[in-house]
Amino acid sequence: MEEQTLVLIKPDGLKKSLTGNVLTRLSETKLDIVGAKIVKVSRPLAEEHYEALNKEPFFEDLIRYIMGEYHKKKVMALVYGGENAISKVREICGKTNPEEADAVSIRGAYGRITTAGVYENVMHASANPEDAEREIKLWFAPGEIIRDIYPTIDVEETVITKKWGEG
Ligand code: IDP
Ligand code: MG
Repeated sequence: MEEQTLVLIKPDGLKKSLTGNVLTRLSETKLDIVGAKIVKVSRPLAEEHYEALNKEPFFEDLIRYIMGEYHKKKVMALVYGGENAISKVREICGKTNPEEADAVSIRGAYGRITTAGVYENVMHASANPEDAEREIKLWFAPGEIIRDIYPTIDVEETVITKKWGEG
């Protein structure tokens, strides 16, 4: 089945210069990168992304972690598309708990649990088609993805857009 999935290289991955390693591992899937950008994660974006976990005791630490308060304040966001994209990426990503993740998975190889109990597991990968759609729509605007993956609408609005200036 043709699918799309959201990948985030989390702040610990960027801090540890693991971007190249993660992208190389993901290229084993032969999936297509259809969107990519660096994002400074706001609290509302973090809280909406992890909305399903907002009753968990580790929620506040998780929000701070994804906002980069323990590492660098940036995340690399990518959309991968192709046959069974969700399970292919989850497989290479490995289990949520880096101590339980297969040693050759990305999380198993590079993740850790901090003494404060935060799972620093290097990357996010959508878990199922519903999560993938919700997450891709949250992190990307239609024009930032080079394939028409979900229906769009045209909305006329007046906006102030930042352009490169002089000097
Ligand atoms: P997933 O990232 O493998 O889909 P989720 O259960 O959706 O796992 O959790 C989202 C993120 O929350 C995890 O990647 C991890 O960073 C963090 N997390 C999940 N469970 C725990 C926990 O028990 N302790 C600390 N952090 C956790
Ligand atoms: Mg999840």
